[in-house]
Formats: sequence, C-alpha cells, structure tokens
Amino acid sequence: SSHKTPTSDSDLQGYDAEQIRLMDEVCIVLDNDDNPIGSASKKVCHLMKNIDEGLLHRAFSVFLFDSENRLLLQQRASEKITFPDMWTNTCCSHPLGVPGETGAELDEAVAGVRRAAQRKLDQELGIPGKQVPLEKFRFLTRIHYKAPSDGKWGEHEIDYILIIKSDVDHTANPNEVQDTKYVSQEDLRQMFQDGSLTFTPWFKLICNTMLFEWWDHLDQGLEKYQGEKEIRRM
Ligand code: DMA
Ligand code: MN
Repeated sequence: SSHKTPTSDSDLQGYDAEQIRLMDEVCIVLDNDDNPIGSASKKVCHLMKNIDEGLLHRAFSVFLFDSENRLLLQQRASEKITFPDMWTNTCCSHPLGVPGETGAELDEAVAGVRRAAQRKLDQELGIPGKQVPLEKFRFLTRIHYKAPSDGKWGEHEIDYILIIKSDVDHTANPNEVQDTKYVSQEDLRQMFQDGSLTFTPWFKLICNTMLFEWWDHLDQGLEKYQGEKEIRRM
C-alpha cells in the first residue's frame, strides 16, 4: 500500500516514500557510445528536462524464462514514479555507480549489469540469488532508446538485454510489482490485443523487433545472438 511522506522536493511531492528514497540511487551517466562519463541521481536521470538536454544513463532488462520456455512478466506497482501500472518484462533497473556494478569495457560493464540484475530480481520479485547465478545470464545486445512517461518523467538509456532460463520461486514486492504472469508466445500476443492492458515502451519496442526471434532460439543456438558489440539505436 502507498505511504506518502511530505517532501521539500517539489518534483517528488505526492509520490510513495520508498520510491522517493530510491530516486537517490546513483546511476551511471554515459556518452552516446556507452562510455561512463560521470554519475547522477536516478531522479536527475529521469526528469524529461534533463533528458531533453541529452542526459543518458545505463540500464538493463531481464527476460526470465522457465523450463517450459514461458516468459515471466510483471505489472509495475501503482507506486512507481515512472510507467506505473504497465505490464513489462521480468525485471528492469539500473546498475549503480558503485564498485562491482560499473565498468568502461564491455566485459566489465556486462559483469556489472549481471550483478545489478541479480540484486533487483531479489528486491522486486524475491527471487533468491542462487536460483539466478551470475554466469547463467546471457548478454545479448544493447539498445539505445528514449521514451517519455508522463511529460515530466521519462527514460533515455543504453539498455543491456539479459536472458536467463531458470525455474525460480518468486514473491512480488508490492511496492514494486502488483502482479506477475508466466506467458507463452501465444498468451503474450493475446495480451497485446487486450485494450485494457498497457505495456512499457521499451518492452513493446523489444517485442516488436527481436523478442520473438530470440524466444524461438532459446534452446537452439541463442549463442549466435549473444555478445553483440554494436549498440542498436531505436
Ligand atoms: C529502468 O527500470 C530500466 C529500464 C530498462 C526501463 P525501472 O523503472 O523498473 O527501474 P527501477 O526498478 O530501478 O525503478
Ligand atoms: Mn532509467
């Protein structure tokens, strides 16, 4: 349930106290080629007025499949400041500007987002780290995209795509996630036909381009999609 705390920060007035606290996390600020050039708070990185001036940060998106190749979706909590109530992929967030989660070279950056992914799968969905070991995350590619949320807030990220296949136990953290659902390809296509549901822009973007092809190759040679060096501009 939502707990609102008065804040002197007018940008954050009226939002959930825990989500306000998380706006102090330190994101990794990037140039257009994914080189870290500094850091800034999650709040600063997600204000459209800064994004409109070119501010860009590092993120990741996890797609978790079970042994039947069903994808775990989540519906974001109403408490989320950006993109509340929308259905999306298993878990998304940001590697933080802390030792272990940041890195300039691609290998080091991928190691950092794997650690961040493991941390957030636990924080958002209660998935134990041992069920999602770091080496099991397959890094596919990076997507550079921009998407407004509500006018004031939005995203502008280089998003590392991670796929993991694992049967997990999960218990949603209600401050982050209001619902979860395992879907087949057919189930997901049917959800897209349901006009009462909304989806995050990055999830729609990935679904409309690469997701179903990756999904078809989960068990035969996803290798050929892994470790792409080029950043996809979308
Ligand atoms: C941010 O996700 C990352 C992407 C790829 C959109 P988010 O808004 O769910 O981040 P957090 O869970 O840290 O609020
Ligand atoms: Mn972001």
